[in-house]
Amino acid sequence: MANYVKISTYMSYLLRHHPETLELSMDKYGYVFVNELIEKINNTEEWKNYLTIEKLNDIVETNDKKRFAFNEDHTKIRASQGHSFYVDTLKEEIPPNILYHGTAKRFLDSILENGLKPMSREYVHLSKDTKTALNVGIRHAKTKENVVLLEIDTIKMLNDGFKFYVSENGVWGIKEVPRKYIKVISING
Ligand code: HQG
Repeated sequence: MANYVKISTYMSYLLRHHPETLELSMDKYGYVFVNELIEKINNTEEWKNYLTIEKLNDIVETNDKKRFAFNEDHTKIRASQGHSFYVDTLKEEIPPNILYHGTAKRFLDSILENGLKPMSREYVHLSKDTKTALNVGIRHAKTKENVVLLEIDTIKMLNDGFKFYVSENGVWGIKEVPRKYIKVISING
């Protein structure tokens, strides 16, 4: 299988954070035209004539987290989640009873003081299992030993009127998690 990590990272950068760098026109759901994306990426120095529709299909299909998705007729493509600006991608839904958040131990004091905040993204990201949360946390912590897992009491939050959202690829999002709904658990918890 071809290694698409680098092109996927670039596509995430464009579709989640900076579509303006290639002057991509994006609709309110975060979609850009497939033809336009291919053409503009192919006009960059680094990816000159690299991308084809076949490769793009392959990138979308083989991506480990299903980060990208086409619209129904495959004329448009978007990032499923992770944006740093508002786009209408997530659906409001009832979450499982518990969701998890993996983060670095060094953030814990601040999180327990201020709650979980979306920081540079639109939503705080939550995972449905501890394994996924651990992988998310390791991105900030380098090693497993430096990761801390947080358990989020979604039932209590729902009762208190908080809204949960889910992306096409199963990532949960919420605007914030105040500290009273957060329980610190161990890595193996
Ligand atoms: C932390 C990846 C101090 C928060 C993953 C996190 C995910 C606070 C960091 C997606 C805080 C933000 C998102 C507070 C939150 N004080 N630190 N009050 N509140 N934080 O990368 O959840 O591979 O923006 O704990 O799989 O780590 O890109 O969020 O550590 O789904 O597709 O601030 O990114 O997906 O970091 O990861 P991020 P995240 P992709």
